[in-house]
Amino acid sequence: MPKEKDTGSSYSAKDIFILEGLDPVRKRPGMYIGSTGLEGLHHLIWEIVDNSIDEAMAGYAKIITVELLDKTTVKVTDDGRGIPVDPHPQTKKSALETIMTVLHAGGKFGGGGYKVSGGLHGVGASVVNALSTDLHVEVKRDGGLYVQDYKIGKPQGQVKKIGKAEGTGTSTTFSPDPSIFNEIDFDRKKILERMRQQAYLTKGIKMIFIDRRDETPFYYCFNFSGGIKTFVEYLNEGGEPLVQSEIFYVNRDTDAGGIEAAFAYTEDIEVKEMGFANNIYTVDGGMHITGLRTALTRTLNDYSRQNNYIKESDDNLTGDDVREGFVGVVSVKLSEPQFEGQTKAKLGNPEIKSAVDTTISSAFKEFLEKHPADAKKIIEKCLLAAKARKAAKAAKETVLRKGVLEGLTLPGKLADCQTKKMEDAELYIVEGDSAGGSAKQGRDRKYQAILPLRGKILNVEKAQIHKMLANNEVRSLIVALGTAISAEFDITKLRYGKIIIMTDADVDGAHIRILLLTLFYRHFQKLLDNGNVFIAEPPLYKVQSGKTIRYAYSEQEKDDIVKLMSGNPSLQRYKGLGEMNPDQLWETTMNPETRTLRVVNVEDAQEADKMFDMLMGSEVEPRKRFITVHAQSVKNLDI
Ligand code: 0RA
Repeated sequence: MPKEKDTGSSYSAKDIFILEGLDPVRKRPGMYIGSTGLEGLHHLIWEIVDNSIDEAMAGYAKIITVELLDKTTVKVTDDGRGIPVDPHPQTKKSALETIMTVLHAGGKFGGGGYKVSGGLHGVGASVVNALSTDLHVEVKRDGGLYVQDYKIGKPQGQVKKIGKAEGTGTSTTFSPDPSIFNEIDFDRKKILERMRQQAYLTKGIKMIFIDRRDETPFYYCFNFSGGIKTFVEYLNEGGEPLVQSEIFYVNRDTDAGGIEAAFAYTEDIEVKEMGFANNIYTVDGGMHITGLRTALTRTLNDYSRQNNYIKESDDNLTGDDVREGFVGVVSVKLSEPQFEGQTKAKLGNPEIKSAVDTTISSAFKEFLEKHPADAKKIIEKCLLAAKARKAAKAAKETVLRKGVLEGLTLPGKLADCQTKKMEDAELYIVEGDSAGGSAKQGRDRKYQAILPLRGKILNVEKAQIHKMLANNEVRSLIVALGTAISAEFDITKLRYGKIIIMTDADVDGAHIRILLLTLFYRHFQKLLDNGNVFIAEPPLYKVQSGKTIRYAYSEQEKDDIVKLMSGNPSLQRYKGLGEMNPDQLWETTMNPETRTLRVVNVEDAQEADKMFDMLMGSEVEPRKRFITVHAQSVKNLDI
């Protein structure tokens, strides 16, 4: 439990540990307060205020006042228990003097003191003392008023009881040493901002600021009963309205520490997300922020699926989708915070990650179920973000496509035809180099162009066009067609009236044909509608008797021819296009007088597209089945 209150009896002067004297602080002030510039100067105020905040977090102090008495003097007052003034067993000096003069002395060190504090940030009042020309401390405790004065960290006498006092509390008045700091110029805005933050983070606390540097004093009071819920409202002040009617809030003690979070979604797309560990703003995030993000993504996805906002086949919302318009604060309290990174502004405690995740997940789930109308609005907003993300990605891909194809000249392996008349021109897409060679020699170069496709163009993802375009073979084909693709598609630029797919009658050939049909179906449907795409049908057999040669395009035809030819004709089964010599290829497959072309319609291509899923998809069973079935019809299996 992080917010344990220590009882008066268990905590006494003996709990204060003594580490070292104050000389090192004046030698290397940067080590203790970061810098000797304005940041460091203000750090002195935070040191003192943080101690009072600790007293407030422990449940005692209710009001903390920061006063700029003049241009060089600050006074910080709280109404906590008052720093103990009884003698310390080790130093025989008062606890108050020990805290003020010994480095790293404070209730935060050792066993019995505070369970929660700012850690490094709480290097202590002694550092402030060491870096101040004058420091005056007053303690109201046990009905008495005790005081002590210091100059550059050195006591100017004992702790003295100078009178009676009502109530309890501590006040510290100090003047930073001008020989240490580059300039002494307190920044009202900076102080107010920090005090405001602290006021949100410590529920029920009142933070008062008084600037007496001008003739008329300036007062400001922060008192937020709503705690970090009010912080969320403030973060969104002047911004877009909230999407939901109520701000989400949770506050729980866990084994890893205290967890408090508040957030809401706004119409904005900007993300405002702040993490605090022991009231210290963690600019660089850390484990608590990671836990929050995980919880958001998971909870919204789970709820969306359970309530049918996302269908089974739809993608999950991404982390970015569920963060758009998010305004929120997560504040954790740990007994041993680990601050990491260059600026010590990132929370490193791993155990807090799952604690934050679990806490927010369960509370947010409850919130969504309790406020279905808010849930609906939040999820609709996330879905819109997802849609926008996808559209942006598609637009990016279009640009990519354009870029990929731009300036590309016709592929080197394309053997183009002579005619520039699209209606007359034919493009043969041929599988493999040897078939490509035969086709180049056998063709009529006046109007027939040959594009050989080499190697495996099989592992192509149909959905991801940029991956598809990364494939050289596919790119060559698109450039050869001349129409470009997708948003850039222009049918008037088509270079060939007939696009003819000519592949072997084996499994590899089938794969390539399916891929090409899928490509046309997905990205060149216009060509299918126009009837520009064909499949060449090469013969399966050559039947020869003497000088008579006939070609058979099916088993049935072969049997018929064999019967017709008297005597004993010789039979040759073509394993691939490459086995035919150029003349045979011309005669059987390319000569418009004798060839058989099958026009591909949209339905054929659609079928191929489905087949593609089966062949390339993750499901193994249907692929096995396909290959087994086709292995029977295609005896020449070379996979
Ligand atoms: C140690 C013990 C006790 C109080 C404090 C420290 C204390 C420190 C500061 C610094 C600024 N304001 C403070 N208020 C309290 C309490 C010991 C007890 O009463 O049992």
